[in-house]
Amino acid sequence: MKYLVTSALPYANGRLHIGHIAGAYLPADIFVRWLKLHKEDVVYICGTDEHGTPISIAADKEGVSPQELVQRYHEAIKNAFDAMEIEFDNFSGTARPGHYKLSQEFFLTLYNKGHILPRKTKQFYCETDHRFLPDRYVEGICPRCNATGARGDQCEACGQIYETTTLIEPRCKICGNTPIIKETTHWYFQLNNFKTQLTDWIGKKDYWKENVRNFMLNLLEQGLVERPITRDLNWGVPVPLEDTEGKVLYVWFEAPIGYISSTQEWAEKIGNPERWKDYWLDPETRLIHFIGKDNIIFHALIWPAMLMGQDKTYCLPYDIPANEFMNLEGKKISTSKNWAIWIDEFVEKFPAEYLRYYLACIAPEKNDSDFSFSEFQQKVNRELNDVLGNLANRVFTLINKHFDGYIKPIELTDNSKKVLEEAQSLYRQIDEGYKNYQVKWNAKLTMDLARLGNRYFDERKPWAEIKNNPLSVQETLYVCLTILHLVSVALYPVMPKSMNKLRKMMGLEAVSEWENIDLNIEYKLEKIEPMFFKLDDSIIEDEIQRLKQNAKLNSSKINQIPIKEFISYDEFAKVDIRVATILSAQKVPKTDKLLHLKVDIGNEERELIAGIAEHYKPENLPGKQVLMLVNLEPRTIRGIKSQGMILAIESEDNLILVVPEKYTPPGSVVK
Ligand code: B3M
Ligand code: ZN
Repeated sequence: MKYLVTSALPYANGRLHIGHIAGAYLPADIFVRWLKLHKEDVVYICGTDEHGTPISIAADKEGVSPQELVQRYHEAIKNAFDAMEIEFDNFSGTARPGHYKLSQEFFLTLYNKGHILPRKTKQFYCETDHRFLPDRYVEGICPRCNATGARGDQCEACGQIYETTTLIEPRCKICGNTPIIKETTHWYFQLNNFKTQLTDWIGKKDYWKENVRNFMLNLLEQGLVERPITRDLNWGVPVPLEDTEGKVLYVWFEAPIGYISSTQEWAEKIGNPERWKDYWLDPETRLIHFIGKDNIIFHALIWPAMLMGQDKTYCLPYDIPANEFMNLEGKKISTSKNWAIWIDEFVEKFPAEYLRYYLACIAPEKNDSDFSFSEFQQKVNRELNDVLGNLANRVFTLINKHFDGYIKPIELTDNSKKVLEEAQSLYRQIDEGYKNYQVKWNAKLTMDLARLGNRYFDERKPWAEIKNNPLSVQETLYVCLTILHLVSVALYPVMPKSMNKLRKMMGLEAVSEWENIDLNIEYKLEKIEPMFFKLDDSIIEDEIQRLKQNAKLNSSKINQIPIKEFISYDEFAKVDIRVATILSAQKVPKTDKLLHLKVDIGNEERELIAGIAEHYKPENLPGKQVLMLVNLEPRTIRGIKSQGMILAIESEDNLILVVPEKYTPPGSVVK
């Protein structure tokens, strides 16, 4: 059986946090490690998702090109995965020529078969920013579930996708204005052409997780509508048709193709360019997509239809074990509010495998879960240290003290045999658990296995028996070593390095298979050291304070700025603020922050210097309307006479221009 395992391609627009790892990456890595212990033929594929509005908005915000942004975050994300021991066979990126070529082939195959049709369509257009507003460039109220913060392409609250113009109370995410609706042409994927095939295919997936299967059956019941799969954007895979300048493939159309292009890149890297076909073009391949629940619709509906419509016979997703979300200290993880635990910072302070273990214990497999620092400390101190570390330490200490580090097999009493049968039964349940992605349950069972060893050790009292009955102590220690041996395999998919450290101390080779441990192994201990260390309350308290501090800093920089002293109405009445239309904008030479603007304020044109170059590109400003203080004493800045000041909001590390809600004649007075 061949396995092709993928994890959702993380957007290359930010750092990795614990929610990412818990949802689509750790569960996949654990599953792949377990498959490899069973010597299965498995390839684990991923890469960064480098197009779409998440990227272009982040690039705009940072004032860099999308290429520079995705390169930087591809590296940062890959380093974070390496630190967390997430071991892909290949980690690619979608802004690569091979991906462009394959995505355009996918599109043209569907287009030539009539599965993609052009439509004159109405899209949101911002007159202030002179641009269409696809996906995350517009936000409003979800037409399906009324959640606020719904995006132009999908609602994060209910996971539904809809025609962008059905968004309620839409607002441009750049300037906040209400957009107009403008006609444009886009290409629509005729999903309904695949309704029968999709229904048959889903019908056979009775082993899928409930949340995924029900979501899909519900969608099929609602009826399949055509979906726009192109966008008015400059950054992305160009639409491979005539006269489609400024139009790219919708990121969710091309991103899943990234699973294939990354596999093709992997095949090239291993020196066997055709090898990718052994997996993707074999209908028997078990293609398993690990994702978060907000990605179900794309992976279980649109992507399979795209594959079904190809000339080549691609394997279809065998399973899509979508996970729920993970919260942090009782609140939703929010990158914008900095309410997150960033992987690159975490691994500076704590062993990555402590985090792997705790995230396994709270895996959001069926419900949203919650990361709490105090529970993290409990799991590390009370389980890793006090159960597993303690068992190893007690057993190894007695073996070194009374048996010179060497324990041979011995005839077992019935009671010992019973304990080992119970241990083997737990070990078999854990094996079965990994097969069904039950990482959370397995973490518990593995700790139960170690607890069984501790209970048996305590009942047998080897420290007391050693004087009169060394053989019984040898039996006790032998049974405990066997239990530790079982634990080293059972917990290996979650904590590979720690388990190999345990194995080394037991004189065993590194874990390489899901062993059937027989009872005639002789154990010769090597150098013994503590398996784990405990986390002090002070360290945990520091982390909780730091988390709150960062979030507070982020959200209340504003509140820390004292309100200025009161002024009289007469004083305020002297201020003259008008609407100004920007006529031209260019960078002030040798400066990073300054733009030289020419503006129209109705009865005259003015020139002024504005410190907004880090937040606005000069080419995007002409035509934009702003508010301007026009009776400010003129000042000469960098040799330019600056006659006024435009108003901008300082928010987080951003500057946002204050703009009239809709077009207003320049020179209009602000009251
Ligand atoms: N880039 C991740 C997300 O929605 C998205 C996954 C693509 S998998 C093809 O957060
Ligand atoms: Zn919704």
